[in-house]
Amino acid sequence: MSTHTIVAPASGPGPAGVSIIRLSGPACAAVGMALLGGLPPPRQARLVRVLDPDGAPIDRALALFFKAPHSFTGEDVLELHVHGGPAVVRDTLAACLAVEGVRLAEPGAFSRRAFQNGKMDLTAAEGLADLVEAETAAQRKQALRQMEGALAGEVERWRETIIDSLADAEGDIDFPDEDLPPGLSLRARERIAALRASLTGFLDDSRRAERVRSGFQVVIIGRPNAGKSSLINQLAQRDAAIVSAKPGTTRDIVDVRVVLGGMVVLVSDTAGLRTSQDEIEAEGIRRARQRALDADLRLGLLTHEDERAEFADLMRPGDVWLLGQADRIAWPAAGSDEIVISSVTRQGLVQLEELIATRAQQDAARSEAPPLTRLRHQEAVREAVSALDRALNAPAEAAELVAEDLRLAARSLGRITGRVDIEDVLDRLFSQFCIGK
Ligand SMILES: Nc1nc2c(ncn2[C@@H]2O[C@H](COP(=O)(O)OP(=O)(O)OP(=O)(O)O)[C@@H](O)[C@H]2O)c(=O)[nH]1
Ligand SMILES: [Mg+2]
Repeated sequence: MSTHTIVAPASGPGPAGVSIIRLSGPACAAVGMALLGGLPPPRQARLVRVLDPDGAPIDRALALFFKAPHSFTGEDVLELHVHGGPAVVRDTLAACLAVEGVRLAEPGAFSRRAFQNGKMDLTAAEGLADLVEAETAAQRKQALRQMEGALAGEVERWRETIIDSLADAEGDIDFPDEDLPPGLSLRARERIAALRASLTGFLDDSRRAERVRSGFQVVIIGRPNAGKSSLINQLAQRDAAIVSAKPGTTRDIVDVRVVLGGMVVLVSDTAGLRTSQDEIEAEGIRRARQRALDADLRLGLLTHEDERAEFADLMRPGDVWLLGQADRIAWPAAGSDEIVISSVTRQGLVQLEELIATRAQQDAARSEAPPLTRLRHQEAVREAVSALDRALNAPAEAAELVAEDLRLAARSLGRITGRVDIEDVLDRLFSQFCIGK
């Protein structure tokens, strides 16, 4: 437990009906005494007067006390629900800070204490951080699931599988004369191979999870002057990119964030694709191609049928051709992967927005498994997969190497939730093999 007590506003800045000032740590009782004349009984809201160090009233407020360990942080927690004016909040904070042992909290300090006191694991803390930042329903759902332990539960199951198999391998090292199977038993090998396959599946899915957090990436590609910048301005409903009749206007990538159908979508305008002698334009084109490769959906904007072949190499199944400038070009009826649009009359733009929204939603929904939302998780899983590979490929008699690699794999996964302990391997070993009988 921490020795000092932290305090911070728990609600957003600015005037509001109510602002919550939260304290965590052993000095809650002293703060209660100094500011309120005593703590309210745990978990019962009380109407109180908040007093400054001179005993003058600051505000009338609601006080809520949570006694350790039954609180968010696992420590004594006191919440003061004061009126949300800047002066009230400032003076209440100052009164708290005047009590000995109370300090202003660093960012994330409450969650950090909750983690340190075993109130939540790292994935739950990350889920909480994402939940606080969530802008769309999809982000909120993903964050809530992670906060409630979906990922932690999955990671625990993976670790258990490894630890079970490790018990196999370790039994062989420590007690070679015992009647234990040599190296990894066939059953353990099968389990590890299945786990490895499932972990790689999770890695493949993880880009999708990142997309929910950071946005579904859509890129507009086409020849110079096709109308790409005009289109992105329509989608953004503002002048995000410069439009001009001069071909080769756009060089840098222009990113615009829009929310479509409850999904965050990142739309990028790019330099028109052509062969260019201009060094800067050529670099813009190189970036445009790279972005097209990285994106989740490509919109190929055409002003003539013949252009299709020029960047067909960048398009993938599921991508969409836009038959542009329909106010002045007579297009034949659109096929299933085509939309006829005009940035002047807005023809086809609602249909395009709906299509992007549907794609983004489908993409997010495809994965039912709890996703590896952060690079940190993905790296840990990748390390675990390499360690499992080594264990699976080790010669059968190299039980020690196998055990070491399995241990490394379990450790890597343990880093995801922040629990890395080897004690439970021993527990498992002894319980399964009845050693010392
Ligand atoms: N009639 C008509 N003109 C359009 C449309 N979209 C764009 N234009 C015109 O086409 C010209 C080029 O438009 P931009 O949006 O700058 O084209 P771009 O594809 O971004 O061009 P680069 O940045 O050079 O690659 C401008 O004069 C626009 O006004 C459209 O839907 N209809
Ligand atoms: Mg442009």
